[in-house]
Amino acid sequence: MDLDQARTALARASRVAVLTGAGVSAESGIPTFRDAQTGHWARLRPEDLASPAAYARDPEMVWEWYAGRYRDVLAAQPNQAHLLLAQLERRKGAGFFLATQNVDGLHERAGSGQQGGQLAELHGNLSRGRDEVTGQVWPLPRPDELRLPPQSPAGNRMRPDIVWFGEFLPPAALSAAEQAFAQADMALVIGTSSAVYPAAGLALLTLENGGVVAEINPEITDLSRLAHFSLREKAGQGLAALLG
Ligand code: BV8
Repeated sequence: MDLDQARTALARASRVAVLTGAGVSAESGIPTFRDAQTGHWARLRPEDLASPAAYARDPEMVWEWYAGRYRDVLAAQPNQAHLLLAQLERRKGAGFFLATQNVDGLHERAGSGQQGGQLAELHGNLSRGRDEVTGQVWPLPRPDELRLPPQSPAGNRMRPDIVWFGEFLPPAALSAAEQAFAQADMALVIGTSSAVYPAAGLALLTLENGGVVAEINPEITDLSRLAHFSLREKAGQGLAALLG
């Protein structure tokens, strides 16, 4: 499949499912998950921070990392890729489903999930905390008012409302995403290494049900050889080419 055929398939698709990863936010200045982290986290691997064991071992350090990322994402702006996905949702309406692995909230700030389609945050959100006793989720104070570790209104310590490695994804969001990808005429997989499951398995559901899968990524990924079309482009430029 070439670019023109992919553009035609997208224009004709009534049900479109999109999966995004950190690469979509790269052009907003947010480091991808596996890039060398800037600043003093360069010596630690993200996978060693984003886990229940890391949090149990050193909650202060884990909270420092998340609070720093929370501050950075609030200072960032949605980029062309986020805005083009909101535009695609306006075109497709209820037939549009965006599942993101990102925890930066930029899709929502670009209007996704508010244009007639659905937005599912598969791995949580940096702007929320979760009461460690009750499990209740609360918006965090703004970074300049945030005291670590944050306390819930019930007076219990909160953890980041983030899905860590070894933890289950929110069941409702995951099953809605699985259904959307299984029923999609076309799936777009943008800015993700497609290395982390179950999110990385979503596009396979589209393939299994005869849908078209297109990928946008400057690098080859594990999905590239399975996709009908893989565009070696950055997210913004790739979406601009596909949406035409
Ligand atoms: C689960 C939140 C059931 C945290 C994240 C052993 C024990 C336990 C589990 C496992 C195990 N072995 C395997 C597993 C399953 C595991 C997994 O898949 N591991 C991988 C590493 C093999 N998955 C889990 O643990 C999941 N839970 O399975 O529960 C279970 C329960 C118990 C026991 C077993 C199973 C939970 C996974 C969620 C983890 N949380 N994020 C945080 O953010 O702090 S994952 C994190 O990495 C991201 O959210 C994302 O999902 C994932 C991948 O990152 P990407 O978004 O793809 O970013 P990455 O840097 O990798 O790639 C960026 C891409 O962008 C690149 O391809 C690059 O080329 C491209 N790019 C760069 N610039 C641009 C661009 N693209 C476009 N434009 C650009 N400008």
